[in-house]
Amino acid sequence: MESTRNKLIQLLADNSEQYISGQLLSEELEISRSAIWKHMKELEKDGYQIEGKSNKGYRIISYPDKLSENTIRWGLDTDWIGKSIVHKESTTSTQHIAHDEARNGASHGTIIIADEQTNGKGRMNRSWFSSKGKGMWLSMILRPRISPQQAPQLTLLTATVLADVLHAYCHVTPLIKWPNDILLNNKKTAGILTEMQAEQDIINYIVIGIGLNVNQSESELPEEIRHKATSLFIETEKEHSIKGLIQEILVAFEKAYDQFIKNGFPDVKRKWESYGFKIGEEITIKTLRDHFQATFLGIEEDGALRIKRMDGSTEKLYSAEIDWFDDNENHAII
Ligand code: BT5
Repeated sequence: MESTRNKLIQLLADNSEQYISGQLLSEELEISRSAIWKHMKELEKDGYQIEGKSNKGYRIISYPDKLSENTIRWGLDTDWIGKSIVHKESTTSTQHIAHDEARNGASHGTIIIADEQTNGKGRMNRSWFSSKGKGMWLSMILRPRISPQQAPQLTLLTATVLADVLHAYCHVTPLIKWPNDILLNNKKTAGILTEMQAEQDIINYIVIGIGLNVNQSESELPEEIRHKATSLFIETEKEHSIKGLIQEILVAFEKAYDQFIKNGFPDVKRKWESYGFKIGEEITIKTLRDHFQATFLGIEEDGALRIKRMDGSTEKLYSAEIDWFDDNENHAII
């Protein structure tokens, strides 16, 4: 049943410029014309707008905003990303599914998307709140031919893509808090989790997970993160289409990724630094041995933090705790 319905949507989508006759649909799907008519009524109940004309047939006019493989694919103008989409209404974590799919050979550019995650993952075993229908909970499977050492560059690239899309599409002013949090008004609206399966010099696959808070009101954010988290709805006082955001992000990601593969990291680094939170400002850094003030200069090719000590010497940092907000609370462990 489900696959007949998907085929029907696909046929309508492929012919959206013209009408497709009931006769042709019934031949293609090998079901009766009255069964076609019943399917159309079901689609309309789900929010698809379908025009039926007695002598011409059917034509799809618009898709519902709710997420499904079909609605995401409809109007997605990409060459390789999102050609294969797995959508779940509810799942533990899209990262789990992505790893399973990747191990089973899923292609470069496969997308996993969920309306809700019951066990969303942050970095280092932290959790990510992913309430139903309120945000974009997405994982992408990539099979880049770059060295495993370059993988952090893809996380930084993803952050710049998110910042670009939020700026252009939602008219907000995002900043990227090193390495990968997207802030609006100093509060986190998106996070990125990159996981990799690699051998010594070869990446088998990378899964990039993006969590983006879209339509939560303040009271819909869990109390424990309310003081440091936000959503596009809170910042713009407008609801945004999650489907639309997914499509914008996929299109922008594909473009940025292709450019990165062609031209390397310098453009990404420049863009990242143009969004970098506290670049050029003083931050408090704690390492295992040390506790000091330094100026945040930018990022290195390998994703490390570049800082200038008070004595003028510059340094690369991989492992430290940073007091970004000078409140001793919002520490990012590198
Ligand atoms: C991240 O980790 O920011 C990476 C988040 C990645 C989530 C996506 S959703 C799709 C895919 N599937 C998954 O299971 N995960 C990925 P990290 O930098 O460790 O930040 C985690 C911290 O952010 C938590 O400890 C909370 O303090 C805070 N946090 C949790 N949920 C949040 C939310 N919805 N909005 C803002 N902050 C949140």
